[in-house]
Amino acid sequence: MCGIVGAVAQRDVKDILLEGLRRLEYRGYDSAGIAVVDKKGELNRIRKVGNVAELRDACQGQDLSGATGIAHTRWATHGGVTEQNAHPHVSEGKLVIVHNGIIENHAELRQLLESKGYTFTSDTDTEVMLHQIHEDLKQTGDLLKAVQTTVKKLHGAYGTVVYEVNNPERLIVARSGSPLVIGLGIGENFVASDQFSLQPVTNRFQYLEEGDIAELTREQVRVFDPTGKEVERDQFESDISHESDGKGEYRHHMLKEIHEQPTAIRNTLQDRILELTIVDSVFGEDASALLKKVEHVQIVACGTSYHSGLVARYWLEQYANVSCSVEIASEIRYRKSFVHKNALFVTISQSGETADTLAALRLAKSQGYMTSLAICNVPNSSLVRESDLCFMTKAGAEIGVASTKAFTTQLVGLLMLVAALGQSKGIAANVIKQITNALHSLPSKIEESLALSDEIEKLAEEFADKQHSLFLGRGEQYPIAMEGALKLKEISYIHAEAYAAGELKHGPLALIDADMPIIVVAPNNELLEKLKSNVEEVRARGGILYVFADKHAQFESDETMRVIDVPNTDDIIAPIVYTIPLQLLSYYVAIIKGTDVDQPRNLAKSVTVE
Ligand code: F1P
Repeated sequence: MCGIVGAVAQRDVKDILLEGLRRLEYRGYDSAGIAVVDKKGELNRIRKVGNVAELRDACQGQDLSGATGIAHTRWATHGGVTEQNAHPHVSEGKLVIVHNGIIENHAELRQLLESKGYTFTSDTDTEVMLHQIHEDLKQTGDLLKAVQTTVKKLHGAYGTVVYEVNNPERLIVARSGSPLVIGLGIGENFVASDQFSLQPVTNRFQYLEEGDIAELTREQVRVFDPTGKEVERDQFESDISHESDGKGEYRHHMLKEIHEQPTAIRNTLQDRILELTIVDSVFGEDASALLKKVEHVQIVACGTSYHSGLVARYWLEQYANVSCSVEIASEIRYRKSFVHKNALFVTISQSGETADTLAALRLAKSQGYMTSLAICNVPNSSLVRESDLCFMTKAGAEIGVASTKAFTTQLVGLLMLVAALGQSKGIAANVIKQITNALHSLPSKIEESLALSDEIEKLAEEFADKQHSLFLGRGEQYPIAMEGALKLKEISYIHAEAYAAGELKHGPLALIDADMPIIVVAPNNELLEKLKSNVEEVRARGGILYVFADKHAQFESDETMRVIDVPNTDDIIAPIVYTIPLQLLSYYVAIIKGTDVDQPRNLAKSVTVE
């Protein structure tokens, strides 16, 4: 979603801002803009509908020199995708702003501001916030005080950076519900939506907490809490190399990330499993004592991360003998839900900034859960900082909007949670051994699955003219079918639905015809015979099947059924292994359809608004 970069320096900041925006592209956006104040005090602003490269082209030959500036990628919420609605916005030539989030009471504030003579040039809630700050600046005479006054009048979420054209050596930054990180330099300071954006200029960072307002000058950063008291926020050094954002030999980030899975999983496992046990501290220092008391696990997440939670429910109940419920964050946060005794509240998120998941965690804290655990890929993200325990997935930066390596490493983390809970509850040592052995074998099994690439690339041609598709699975492969369907719709725009295979005759059988490919996930497990009956039900009605199966499952290819041999694995890790061919299928179908694989239309990587 929207991305922010800001800089106050002694050197020209245009290229830093444009590169920062480029590195935020993965979040998803529809327009971009930049505003810099030059040495003469003139404000130069350029905005463009389209991508950052188009903004960069538009900046060519323009005088955008200047040591203070802000830039933005916008993902439209209020107001269409137009240049007028793109950020930065300017109030009467004096104040400049960029903003992420949604101001819910924008309509009433807009009316008041219009009655005071402010003219609006866009349909955005951001411009409302800007004029309100301007109004409060007139009353208070100081931009920091003005922002402190304005935020008290706002309902909603914001990460924002604002500065005065006639005093450009000071950026005021405010955060509530939308992430912002400060990048600390020598004689220069920066702010951005995430640290990845600033990695070319600094590796020292400071996260703002909810409600913080900060003042950035070249020489210092001062942070104030919501009461206006000056506070210290922790600084840390990042060890992530800024080179890690390239596509290397791959055509898309998504394909690179699919192929990175064996390494990502090795990194996730490293030093965390011994031969027969899970290292106690992987979930945090106090984890083992807390896990011993857990009687129920409540998992909450969105999108792909939600699917990993659904798999974990099967695992937790089967292998750790712990009851588990899984819910979409945007649902649980708006209903009265039951809190089990000694319940562990688990959030799963690649970004750690998903607004609904974060809100659900904050709600859970007031509801009497015993403790909270975040399974997350981004260190220092809001979810990690606000949870009692955490498990970092160590997948490395994931740039493609459609999540791949983050998902499989989440599953690894969840399987380790199953083993850790099982261990603390004294379940049979051979089950723990089965899990740890299976995890050890996982990277090489994934490598074997990746070898199916060429076969799947050819198969994808058969999907090019299809409008709809159905994914079937049973047991813990049902959520994998759901994830396969989600991948296909996200990046190829083919309508895809997933069903538990046993549900077919309760409705979806009516859809079956030769134009509706049916993708079946069929490992050689105890549900195989049941699944085979479901496959026959489809065949009898003229459906064309694509069966991803263990070769021992004895499916035969013929004119109505294509069988793709997936490596034979231990049942426990089969959901992770079967994910790979489905990722490849959606990727190659998207290539044939010519869609924007890494940034599919209308989607955002980090969903920081609800
Ligand atoms: C959840 C999610 C992703 C999806 C897309 C939009 O994000 O649904 O699974 O791929 O990027 O957001 P997160 O909470 O896992 O960061």
